[in-house]
Amino acid sequence: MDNFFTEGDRVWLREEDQFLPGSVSSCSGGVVVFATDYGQVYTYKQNALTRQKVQPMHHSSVRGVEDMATLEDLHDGAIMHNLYQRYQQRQIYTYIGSILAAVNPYQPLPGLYDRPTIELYSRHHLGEISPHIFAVANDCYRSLWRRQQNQCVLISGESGAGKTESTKLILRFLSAMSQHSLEVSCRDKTSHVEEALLESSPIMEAFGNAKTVYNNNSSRFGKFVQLHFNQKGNIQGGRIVDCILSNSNRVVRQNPGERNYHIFYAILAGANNQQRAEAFGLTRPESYHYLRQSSCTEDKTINDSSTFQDVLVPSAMQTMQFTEENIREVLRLLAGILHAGNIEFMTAGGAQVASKSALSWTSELLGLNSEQLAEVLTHRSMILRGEEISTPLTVEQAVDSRDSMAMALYSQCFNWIIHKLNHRIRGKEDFKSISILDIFGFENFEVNRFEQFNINYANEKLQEYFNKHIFSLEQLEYNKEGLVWVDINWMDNAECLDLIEKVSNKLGLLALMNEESHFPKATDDTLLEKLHSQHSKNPFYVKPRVAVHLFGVRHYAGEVVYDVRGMLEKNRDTFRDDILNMLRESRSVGWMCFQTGGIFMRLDFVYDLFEHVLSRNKQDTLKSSTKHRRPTVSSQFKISTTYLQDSLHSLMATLSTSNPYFIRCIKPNTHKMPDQFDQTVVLNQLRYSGMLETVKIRRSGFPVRRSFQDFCSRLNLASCVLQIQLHGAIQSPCRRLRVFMSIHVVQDGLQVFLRESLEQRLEKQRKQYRRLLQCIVVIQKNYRAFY
Ligand code: AOV
Ligand code: MG
Repeated sequence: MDNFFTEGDRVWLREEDQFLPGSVSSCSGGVVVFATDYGQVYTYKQNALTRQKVQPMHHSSVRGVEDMATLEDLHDGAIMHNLYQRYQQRQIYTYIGSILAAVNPYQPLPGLYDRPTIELYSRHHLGEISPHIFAVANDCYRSLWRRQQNQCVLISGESGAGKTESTKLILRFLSAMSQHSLEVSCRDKTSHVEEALLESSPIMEAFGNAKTVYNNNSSRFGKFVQLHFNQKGNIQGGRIVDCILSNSNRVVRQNPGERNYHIFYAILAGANNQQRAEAFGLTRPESYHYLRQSSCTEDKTINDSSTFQDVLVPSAMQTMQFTEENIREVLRLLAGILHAGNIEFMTAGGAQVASKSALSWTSELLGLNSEQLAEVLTHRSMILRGEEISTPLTVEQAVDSRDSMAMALYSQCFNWIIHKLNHRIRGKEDFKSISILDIFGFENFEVNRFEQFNINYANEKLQEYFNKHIFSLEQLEYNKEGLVWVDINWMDNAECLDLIEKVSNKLGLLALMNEESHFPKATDDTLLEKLHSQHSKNPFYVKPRVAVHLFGVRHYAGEVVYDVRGMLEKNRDTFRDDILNMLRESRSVGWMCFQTGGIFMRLDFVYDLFEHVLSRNKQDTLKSSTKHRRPTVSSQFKISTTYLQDSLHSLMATLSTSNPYFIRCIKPNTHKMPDQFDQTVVLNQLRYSGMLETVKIRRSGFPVRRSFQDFCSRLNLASCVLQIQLHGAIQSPCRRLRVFMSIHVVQDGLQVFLRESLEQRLEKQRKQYRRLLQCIVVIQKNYRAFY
């Protein structure tokens, strides 16, 4: 019998739908034993069937590659194995052309991001030295001039995959580049913008991040940071746009094992006694209803007092031009929210406030009249035919009004902070920009609510953008230009998005939610009924058999079952007018200034937050060419699906005018642990994010486009010899052609289609030789050759 295998051979074993990397550990007597790298052992008879099940491993997979577009084994197993091999050597970054795959190491890697590394990557083209996020940032920076276009970096990955850390690394690199390009004499003057940009991250994280099951520092808001550069390469200013808290509900309620926003714990851990106890009447986290419901007030990986030091001591905030008074105002507001959560109610012919101390602390800290506050929390007043009518509320309704006030206060405070940051980093916008998008990652908890629905919808949009850019527009262009091309199948999420977004005879999920929100009599049950009746036949919709409050969506990243309870209320973008009016009137009491713990404070902060809402928020959103519905005052405090949909649409419109870079963050395990690579967890992410298809298209596609003129002048080409590709076969006159044969010129539009690897090589050679003497360009059949 033939011996197919010899001991030590590296092979792929095909088991079910997976390719497992392994080695032949023994082979005798017609029996072969394979040991996979992941620890399994398989014994096969050496026959033709085995030959089908076992394939030799190409040496690109054996030794591992830095750019997966050069892998010869094209299956998920090879991609995963490549990432795994590199991860074991602490090489967390791998390219697929210019797309970066980043595996979260869950531990600091010494030297990986230090100053010399920044310097090193700033001197090399992408692909010249080992893959790194700095190389992508560097390429993006150089592209401002090379392409004369705005650039954007889109970072995706599920919750905890490393998007926010990646964002900060890119900011760090770009800030260093900016300072580098300054003449020494101006460094001190302008370096403040870069410093302020870097300082803005801990502030935003303190107010917008929280510990969740998936991530101890989970972003509960999406941010799009724009950096404006001048022609010389310095950052002149920046803007944080469309910064949306996914839902301020977390302020009043958290799931078991999760926490409220970091900032609350930071105050309790970091403020000095005088501030904490005397001025704000605060004690320990366990004393506050808004912090203790989840039975989780601390985590050993989170240092609350250092968050306080990073964010709320005057020196840190000073960089951002927050005055000491601003800081005190914010502290007082947050303390006011904590006390508000402790206001309890009892029934006495309607709800009555049962905790006088909490009420008086709240009103004192927020500058409200305590009787008015008690009244508005326990009664609802409306103007009906010119007359004010007051209706007593039940205890449950009173709790709701207390919570909605707390949420409105918090989200306004968050908006105010973003506004302040923007004011600080504002600068000229006269050349080009680099934008970085860092949203909340895909989530699937045991119970998923309105917040998860919004988060997953935003991720679905981002994946759509990736698909469009990497696959659909790309292949359309090849077909249009007549390149010889075999289409690559990719997983389209358009149908799932249709289910969510569509507005036609069958309204999508968002439209149905919005429609129901406008019927005062509608309830979560009527909403669920409508969702089921309209969509139960849609393959992307799931109608669970038993559960009465649930509906599911088959997202690109997996099926998620949502609990409909509370959705309508959360989506109704109304905030009670009487509560709003009371908050707006807070100034009348506050004008007088009062003394707390020896510190004089102004009390019109709350008034300020609610009075100047509209003018402020308008500046911090993206300009949209589409009908951007102007938000009503009350809709400012709640994130309705309409608002989210509008923001996402304007975001996508902005992105479409920039040249994108993609970073795909991957989570190696679900335990937030270093040195653990769980294949099932990784494989799932590789599959739903379309990694294999990305490798395929970057391997054989021509993602770089240049006008022919630009191409020749940049490379300073003396001549171009064109080869005509006939019937798909390239007639190669010389060896050099092999180097250059991945260029396609389409004469009509005089466009050059290039492989990324070739562009990198040409850019490098451009520096080496002042003039490339000859470049052989392959054009397709049907196009006239020209010289
Ligand atoms: P995310 O932004 O993708 O999740 P993060 O960027 O917050 O994820 O990363 C989660 C945690 O992983 C961080 O707090 C770090 O402990 C660790 N981590 C990530 N990247 C690195 C790195 N390059 N080096 C070392 N540790 C890292 V979410 O915001 O939940 O979607 O919503
Ligand atoms: Mg994040």
